[in-house]
Amino acid sequence: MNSSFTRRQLIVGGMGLAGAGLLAACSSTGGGAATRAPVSAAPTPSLGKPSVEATLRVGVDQVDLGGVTASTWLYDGVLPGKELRAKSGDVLAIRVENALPVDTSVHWHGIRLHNAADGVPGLTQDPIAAGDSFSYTFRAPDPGTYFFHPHSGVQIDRGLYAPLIIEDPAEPGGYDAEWVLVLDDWTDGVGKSPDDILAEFKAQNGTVSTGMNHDMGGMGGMGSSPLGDVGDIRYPYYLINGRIPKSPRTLTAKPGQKARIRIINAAADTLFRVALGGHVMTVTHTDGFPVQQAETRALYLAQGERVDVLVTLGDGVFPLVASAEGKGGQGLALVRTGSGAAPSATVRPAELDADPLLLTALMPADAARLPDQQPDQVEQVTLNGQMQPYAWGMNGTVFGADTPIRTTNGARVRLQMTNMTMMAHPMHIHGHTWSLPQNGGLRKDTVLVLPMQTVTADLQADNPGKWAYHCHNIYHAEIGMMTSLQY
Ligand SMILES: [Cu+2]
Repeated sequence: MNSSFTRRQLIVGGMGLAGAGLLAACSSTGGGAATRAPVSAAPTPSLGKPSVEATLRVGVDQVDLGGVTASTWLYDGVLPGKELRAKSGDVLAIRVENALPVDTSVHWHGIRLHNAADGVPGLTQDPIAAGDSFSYTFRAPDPGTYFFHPHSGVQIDRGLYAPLIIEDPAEPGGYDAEWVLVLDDWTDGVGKSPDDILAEFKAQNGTVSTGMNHDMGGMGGMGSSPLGDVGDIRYPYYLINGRIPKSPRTLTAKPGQKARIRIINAAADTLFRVALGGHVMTVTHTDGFPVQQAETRALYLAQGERVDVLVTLGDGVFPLVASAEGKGGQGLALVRTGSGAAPSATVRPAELDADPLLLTALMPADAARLPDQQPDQVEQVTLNGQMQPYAWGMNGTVFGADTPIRTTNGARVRLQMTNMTMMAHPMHIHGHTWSLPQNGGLRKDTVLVLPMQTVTADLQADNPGKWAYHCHNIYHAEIGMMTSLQY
């Protein structure tokens, strides 16, 4: 029943963290930043009348994962939370009612919004206390596939996430169906709670617990990944749109139709390898922004990343598989255009092993490029840490003890991220979308930095505020792998 930590060699590089002493500096746990000083939020610009208004109730609830019931925390009692949808340029006004027993917050992942609505307790707002409410009002300037989740403790590893789709009024369309798929790794209410896992990581001193994945029939052991280490936790289940593989969601269309599939990785600790059996996918967007279209039969999707693909559908029933990279186990959805028996929960389409695409290998569509500009400022950023003792940080320290990166409005800022660890880290910037010069200016807000790799990411400082910059493995971020960009 339990989640388990994976066995892993202790790797301590020269830039590794000292561990326990530094961890003590990291104050935010569980419900959030109770020990922090009150935040003076940035001013809210006048935005005019909202086009989209909604209330989001954050509560303790039960969810049916498809024959398995879990007690967990949900948005409006459903998993994933209800999709929010607007057009680019729209103003959204979302009232959040916190019915949890602890603080929460909502971060609108990938949206280039004004700072006061970014939803990071301790940085942009005070936490939303149990029983309180808070209203987020912001403009969503860029079309694309986004999502929202708490920025409080490890709450994203419960059921608190939902799609946020910003439509493009100039969208050429050219597809018959549009599907949104949210991938997740699941333990809450069926295995250890995320807070227990975090506590175990903090106390970890070399002991490793064991467990099993239900969908692998208890066969232990972790597969290896060509990407290196990509996750610390083996989960009881992996979900697509809130369902375990034995009871998958079915997406229906007609043979020969074109489907646009928006895929969001909302997992806390799992990088997925995604394929649709019997199909080639044409990648059209990543992290909201258009790319030079690329065909692939499989792709990697790290925590916090999004991808949009087009597929021309065959005739029959096909497995859409999100395989938990390096872990064993998978999420499953079915695409049905005709008759035929559904594949088994453990089906593994051959496409999964067909040279999966890293989204950081894409090139941008011309319209997505930032204007050419040399950097005004170059910042070296190191990613540090290891499993034992469990410690993750940036620039040799942890969030709370960190020195924010400072710049000025109007500057082009270059971040050179060097991963000094043996694990891949999906690094995420708030309030901006990076331009990756080594890929012709590919736009992304979440970039997977492989072990011992350096990735250069530029941004245009045109949205002043205090912006979180962190690993989107939520356990890494919560232990301290986070800093901020401030101007
Ligand atoms: Cu990380």
